[in-house]
Amino acid sequence: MSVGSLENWIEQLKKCKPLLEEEIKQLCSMAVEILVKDKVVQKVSAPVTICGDIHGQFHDLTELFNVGGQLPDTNYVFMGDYVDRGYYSVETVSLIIALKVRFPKRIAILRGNHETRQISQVYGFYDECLRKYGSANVWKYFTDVFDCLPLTALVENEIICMHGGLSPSLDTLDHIRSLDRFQELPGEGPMADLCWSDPDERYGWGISPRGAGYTFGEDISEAFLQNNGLSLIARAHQLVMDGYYWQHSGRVVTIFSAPNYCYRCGNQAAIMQVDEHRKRKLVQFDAAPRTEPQVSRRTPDYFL
Ligand SMILES: [Mn+2]
Repeated sequence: MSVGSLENWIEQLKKCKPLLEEEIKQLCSMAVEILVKDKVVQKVSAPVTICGDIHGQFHDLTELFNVGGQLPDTNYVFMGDYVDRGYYSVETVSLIIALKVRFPKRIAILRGNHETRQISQVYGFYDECLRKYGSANVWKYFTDVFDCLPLTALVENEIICMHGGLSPSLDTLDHIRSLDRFQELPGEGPMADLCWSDPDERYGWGISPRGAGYTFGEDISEAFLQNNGLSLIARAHQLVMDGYYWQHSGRVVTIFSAPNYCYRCGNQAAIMQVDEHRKRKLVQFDAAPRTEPQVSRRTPDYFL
């Protein structure tokens, strides 16, 4: 596989044209080889731009790159949830994986709670793979890649990034490092918590209304950051109307990068730029103009 053909694939994907099944197979096997070398706590240097949920909204991902800068000029951390909900999960996750394979040092891609067989089978990605390829093969290739995604990124030993949040079983970064992540995301336990938990205004740990992960209060965030010499938890996983939302006295920021989520929520999206001096800047953006009919098929059940 030459860099030239990989670049051709990226050019094609940028036009929202899916690759062939055989090409996806090849791309995914290259991605696995690269991702197994990433760490559970993947170290990242500034400058870097941190992004939240994308959920198959391909044209808005293009807008994100227009606003935030193209790879490899801009470094990125994506905090998961590439698939499900939107109409272009295949093109979205193909492009993100292809960029990871092409520029492995320039982009970190974390696992979200949707990068699992169990969830992506129900919320759109599986059906989209069937519709676009006529079989579940590409879904299988992609979900094998999902098993290798790192769970957290650590920016300049200051900012810990994960899709969901903290876990009562994980007090230190070394606890996180000790996880064996190469498996389907379990329904409970520390791996699940990192991908499912949410910050809460109540103190302590709480039962999550999602049925997986926990809620955690400001006291929990403060203790985790202090114990590990960190200053910020950056996470995604929740729709926030401005695209970002500060909680826990500035210790936790939620970043959501799918504008007008599900093509109907009316929210802005945001990304967080961390410059070479570690200065943080939140940049908002709106949904890309609809240049083509995006609701041509019947409304899938999961929008109802
Ligand atoms: Mn999520």
